[in-house]
Amino acid sequence: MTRAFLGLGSNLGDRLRLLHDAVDAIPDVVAVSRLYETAPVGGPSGQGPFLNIVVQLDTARSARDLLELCREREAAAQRERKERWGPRTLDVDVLWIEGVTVDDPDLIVPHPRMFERAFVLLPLRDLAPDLVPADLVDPSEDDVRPIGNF
Ligand code: GSY
Repeated sequence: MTRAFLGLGSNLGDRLRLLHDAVDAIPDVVAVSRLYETAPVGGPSGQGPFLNIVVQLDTARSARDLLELCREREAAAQRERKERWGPRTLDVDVLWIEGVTVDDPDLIVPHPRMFERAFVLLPLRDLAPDLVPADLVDPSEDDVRPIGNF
């Protein structure tokens, strides 16, 4: 069994329900971060804030199986890929898998932008402080804000 982390975000529709439905359907989840409300990074201006969480898995699944699982959850949430970085009902990303690196056209592990994104690093730090740089500068409360337990 291997420790792995997925990042989930939603800024369209019933955000909390969408995250709960996704977490309920993801196998091998052993822990969930606090719930964060976060300012959108990238994409068109005027889109609403995200809810973000990170989940920890204890899993025997491959990176590719996890990617497939992420895509299935996005499809189940009726995610439409209209606009790059645009608002979305659900985004699920493979972030990090213990001892695994992948560099394929459609899948890079660890996630190439995870260490630049406070909306990933703060929830990840709840579960795995060992993976988050100790000198991480916490963003302003307006950008990434814990709003409670998931
Ligand atoms: O990469 C995940 C989707 N996404 C997010 C997100 O989950 N949270 C925030 N705050 N901004 C984002 N921009 C994109 S794209």
